[in-house]
Amino acid sequence: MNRKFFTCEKAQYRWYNPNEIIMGKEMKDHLKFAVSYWHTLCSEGADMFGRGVLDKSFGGKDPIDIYKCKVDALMELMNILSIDYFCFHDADIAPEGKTLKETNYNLDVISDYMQEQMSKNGKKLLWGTANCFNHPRYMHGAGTSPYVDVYAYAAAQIKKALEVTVKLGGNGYVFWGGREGYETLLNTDMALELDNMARLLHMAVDYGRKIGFKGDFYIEPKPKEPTKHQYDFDSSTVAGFLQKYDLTKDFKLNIEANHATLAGHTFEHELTVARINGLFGSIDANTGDSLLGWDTDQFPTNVYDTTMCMLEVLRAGGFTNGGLNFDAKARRGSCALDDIVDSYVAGIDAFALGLKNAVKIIEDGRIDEFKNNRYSSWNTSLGLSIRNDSETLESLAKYAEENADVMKSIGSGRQEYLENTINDILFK
Ligand code: XUL
Ligand code: CO
Repeated sequence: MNRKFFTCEKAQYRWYNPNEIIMGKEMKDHLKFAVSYWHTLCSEGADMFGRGVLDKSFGGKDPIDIYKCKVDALMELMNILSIDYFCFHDADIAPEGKTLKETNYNLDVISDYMQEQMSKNGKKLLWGTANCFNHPRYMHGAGTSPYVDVYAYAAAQIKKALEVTVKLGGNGYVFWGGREGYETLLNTDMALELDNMARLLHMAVDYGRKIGFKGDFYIEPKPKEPTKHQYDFDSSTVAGFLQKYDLTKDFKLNIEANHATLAGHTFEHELTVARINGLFGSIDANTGDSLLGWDTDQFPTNVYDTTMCMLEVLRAGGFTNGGLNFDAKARRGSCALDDIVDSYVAGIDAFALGLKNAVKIIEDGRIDEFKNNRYSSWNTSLGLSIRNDSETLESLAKYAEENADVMKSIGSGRQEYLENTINDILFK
């Protein structure tokens, strides 16, 4: 291989073995890892208190050349890591022009080059999206802007991002509502903003299907940051929104671990809510820091978290159009390009081990058995009759009067036994 940017030639994994068969499927198809373009090829480590620490121009000489070099670096990295997919925002992959037309022209030039490199290297696009949150025009929102011209500009950007996604064979298109929220209700018409957002999503579906997009649209929930209150707060909120506006046929959820934490939920809670609403789609794999209250986007290495996540993914029947996108970046102090390789190896191995652990938990059977027994009264004649909608408040009141000792039917939740059982399975 022609190495230019990274020292490592081939990533060495302890747990990830792409072609190993697990439950009848190759590991790479269970996990469908993806590189995030923005963190990996664009972010230079700047934060609120300091500038970038790592040059990401990859030796490029002018704006177009720099973005072509980013494509080269992406291909090299994906080959080193043996992973097939990547995800991007429009703004990550091409320089912004002075006008919308010029920006779109730049997107055409770079996506031509990308298409060529993807087919040469056998790489695929997991999903695309439009960055409708960085530019000052979106300071009050994009699809929820009070200003109709801003809304139209966002529509134009989404149209183009969809075209590029389709051109590159993407299986998904994400909406993360970066500025779709509010700071104060004193200046916000919430009802109009939400109706308008739904209208924009319907337009995106109509146009996407018209130009041949067969994949899934996703909403990525997040409760706060950058706005104080983001409309796509969590999985439950988004499920209600999609149901209200008749969007569940085309939309699923892209669940991000760190966003779950910010909403006060566990990662597996968000995944379960998605699954039971028929909305499980894709995952942004990362983690927060238990001592910090913001979106740190760290590479995930906590194996308990990846185990619980993969257990949910298996329960949901696995990925179809979705996958595991590492929406994660190396810490600012990890300032060498080679740290990117180490970071991905850490995240990929943590998920590969999580998958193996999840399979062990299912095969062991004790957790599922406990849960089934806990709900066994729902399979008695009374339980089934309630589930068949054949009971009334009157009939249940009569039953309760005749069965005085309710306490007799209650068992222990045995949480500590179950937690210890997980350890027993994992560390055999
Ligand atoms: C921001 C975030 C985004 C989305 C795509 O917190 O997660 O990068 O994944 O716009
Ligand atoms: Co994300």
